[in-house]
Amino acid sequence: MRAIYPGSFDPITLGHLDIIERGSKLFDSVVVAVLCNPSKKPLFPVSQRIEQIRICTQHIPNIEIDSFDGLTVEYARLQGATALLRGLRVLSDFEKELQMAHTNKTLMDEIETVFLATSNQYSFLSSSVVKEVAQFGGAIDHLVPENVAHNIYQCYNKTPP
Ligand code: COD
Repeated sequence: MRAIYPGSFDPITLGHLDIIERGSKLFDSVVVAVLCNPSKKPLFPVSQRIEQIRICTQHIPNIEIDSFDGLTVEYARLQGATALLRGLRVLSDFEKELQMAHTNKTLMDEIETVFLATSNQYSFLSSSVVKEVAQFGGAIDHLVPENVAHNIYQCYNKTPP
């Protein structure tokens, strides 16, 4: 069974990586798919986000990394995937994710959304939190892969604390 793990990944965090590692044990293959969203102003361009993900997932044999635009379910169909992998942290995620899952189900009934609960130590972690901490010179090496921390500090012109 093939799954898509879609997201913004701006940038990938250890929370995302944990979902990718656990998801890769459940599915034959997982495509980590970065959304190209022209209406959002990301910190990193899509090409750099893909490279960041590539570097920190080298130990996972059955994943692919790609970008997409348009509807996620349409992309999943083109990829021959039958599942969308998503992570759940707190209650507010649940509301947003459930709405998305129902919408996607109405768009393409044959594609199921599979949720993995966050690992305890990453339940507070988001890309936005990481960016905020780094912007003010705080430590982020326990929140993102090493290569990503390096990119973020560089982007904000900060040296690691
Ligand atoms: N622990 C566990 N899971 C986590 C963590 C963590 N610490 N951090 C993030 N996650 C999960 C999120 O809950 C999410 O499931 C996934 O990882 C990706 O997160 P993000 O924030 O990088 O990406 P999102 O949620 O912004 O991605 C949204 C999509 C790109 C999937 C969505 O906007 C989309 O499908 N857009 C395409 C248009 C479309 O098809 N629309 C119809 C559906 S409504």
